[in-house]
Amino acid sequence: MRHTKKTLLAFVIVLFIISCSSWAQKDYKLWLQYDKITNSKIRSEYTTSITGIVGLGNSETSKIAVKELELGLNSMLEKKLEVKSKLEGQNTLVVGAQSALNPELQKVVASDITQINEEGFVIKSVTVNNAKHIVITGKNDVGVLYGVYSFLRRIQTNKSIKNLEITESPKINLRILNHWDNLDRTIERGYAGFSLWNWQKLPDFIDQRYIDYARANASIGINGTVLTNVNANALILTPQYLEKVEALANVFRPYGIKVYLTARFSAPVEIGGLKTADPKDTAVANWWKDKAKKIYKIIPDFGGFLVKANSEGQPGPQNYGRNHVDGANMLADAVAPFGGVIMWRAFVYSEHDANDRAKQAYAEFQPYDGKFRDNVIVQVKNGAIDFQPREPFHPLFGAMQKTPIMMEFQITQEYLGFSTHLVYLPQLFKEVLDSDTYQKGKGSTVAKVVDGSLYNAKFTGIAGVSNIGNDLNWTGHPFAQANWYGFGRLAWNPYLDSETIADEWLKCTFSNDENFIKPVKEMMIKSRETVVNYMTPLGLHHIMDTGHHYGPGPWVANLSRPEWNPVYYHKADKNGIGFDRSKTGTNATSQYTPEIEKLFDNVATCPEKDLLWFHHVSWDYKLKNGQTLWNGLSLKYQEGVDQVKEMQNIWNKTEKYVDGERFKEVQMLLEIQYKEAKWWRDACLLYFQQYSGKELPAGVEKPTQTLEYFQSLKFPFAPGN
Ligand code: GCV
Repeated sequence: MRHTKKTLLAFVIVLFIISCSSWAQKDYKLWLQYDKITNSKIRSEYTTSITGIVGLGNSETSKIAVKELELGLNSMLEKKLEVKSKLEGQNTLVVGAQSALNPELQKVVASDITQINEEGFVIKSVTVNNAKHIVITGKNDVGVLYGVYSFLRRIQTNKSIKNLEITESPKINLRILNHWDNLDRTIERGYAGFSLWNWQKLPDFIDQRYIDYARANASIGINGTVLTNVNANALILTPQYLEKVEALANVFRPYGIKVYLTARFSAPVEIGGLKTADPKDTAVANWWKDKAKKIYKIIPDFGGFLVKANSEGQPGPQNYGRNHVDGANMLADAVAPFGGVIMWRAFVYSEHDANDRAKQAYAEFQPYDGKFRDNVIVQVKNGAIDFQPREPFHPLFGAMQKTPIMMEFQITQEYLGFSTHLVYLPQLFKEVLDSDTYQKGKGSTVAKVVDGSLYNAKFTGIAGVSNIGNDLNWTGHPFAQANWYGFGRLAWNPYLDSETIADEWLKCTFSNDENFIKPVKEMMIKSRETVVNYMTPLGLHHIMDTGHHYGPGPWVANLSRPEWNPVYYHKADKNGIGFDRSKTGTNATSQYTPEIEKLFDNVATCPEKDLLWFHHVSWDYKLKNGQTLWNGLSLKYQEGVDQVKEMQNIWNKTEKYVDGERFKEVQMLLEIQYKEAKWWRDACLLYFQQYSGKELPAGVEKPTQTLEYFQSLKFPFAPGN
């Protein structure tokens, strides 16, 4: 009897462990869950239309494409599909680049192929020799791989695969993740553990994570990765590290992903033994040429360098009396013979410049338009300050007609609650991409600058500062995976709708059940405005606690550089609050085209969401809803808190659609978010109240702590700092 009880207990424990580990895997598997199709009608459409796979092509990339189809389809259809290397039978899925197809198939897809670019794909239902098939093809194997992921996504989202006639190409050339990963594996502004790159074990130990990382990126079309922090360490350019980089490049190559590195401008001095890093010095230029040659010898498809120069203490050409053009062009010449690019960042501001920080990048870079080499692209953050919950678009977008400009978004949530807050960032990304610059009249959106269509750019790019670390779920918060996914999808096509992306992601990651999708999608869509409401409503910005940027710190005023202090940004006083960037203030509005300048400059037409970004207004200023500014601001903070409560209510009803582990994780994280939203509301309102001198309006909860209490909080070990 006792024996049976013991066996039963052991059995229950084993079952528990198995189910726990499969939950854990769900977190790890991202949007590539490949769950069984439960809708019988749609499932039968799939099983009749796909009876086998025909894999044409011998490259590693082709093999990966076929393997992924097998993995995905066998799992979703619960059926083992036969893989053949020759076209026969019917209702097969034929996969291969155009050149690998047989002549009949080549003929059928010939006109579709003319509509795609080098990375594009065609998915087409065809009939050859009286037999029906679905062909996934492209000009190159990587296009086929993208086509495979797109096809699998159709199945994951339960879309029909009848009469397919799809041609798709990425609209942007460089679709890149920027890892701010240090060589000691800490990550600047990383909230999901340590760096994936295990430099100590490389090059000999290839972690399965590297392969899974490449696979996840390829599935959303990302084609480049900058492995190292922009606050760069020159050691990465030494032979000892380059062989490790080579090992990673070898893993990523078949997935269509190129490796890039950050170049520390002073590297010729630090590791090259030279006395100077002056870009006009021949020995320096030669040192970089030689370095590039050595890199390309071992990594022939090396992408190039990303450079942060003369910004926040990083060395650069200005240390030698030269300018950004001198620096960028010198590096561009070094990589040009090998087809490399230089991504030169425009994130610059100086403590020696008394100008409004928001104006400095434009002032410094715009005059250089047309002066960079052909293989230089200037990388510009989405807004003129620094990845705030909301910023108006950067005035440099569209302002340099003769210079390729690439977008830099931040996927990691430095200023948006780290990986603890659920914030769906494609809403933010889209708001920027859809903004109209008016540079060539109405409709000159930022997206058109970024995809190059506005000025016929020579090449185009978009970068996302990665939110990936070695946490089991990659991104710290299960919903932060949606931000990685969404960035990739928008990099592929900046015109995609963020709601469509949320829908896809939810279906691929959790469930196709509409009872789950509808409320949770709505929760995601609203989550960005929610965080703006409880952190920085009505155009407030950069009032996070300084250094680590965790939690509110509007009172901070003691840092050496004025623009590092939140008081610099909100300028609250007895008369009101906000930064006057109109012509009565710093005149930052003049950096926009006249249409936008006029809109932002006039307090009456300035969108209320940007009000305190551009104007200092009185506490009694009347908002459009009739509220005074003080009341309106207070109510916005309260609204943000209420919205998080609503997110909790929505999530609590999803238990039956989600595995236990992820359900619980999100539930706990939302509880933290709720607590922190209240912290933000109370701390900010108590602080600003000292200046407004007004009571909190009805409907705003009374703070439970004093301002002194909030000001006393310290976080010496906040992550990512
Ligand atoms: C990598 C902000 C961040 C820094 C970051 C910098 C940049 O200032 O706080 O951590 O440095 O932006 O983008 O270079």
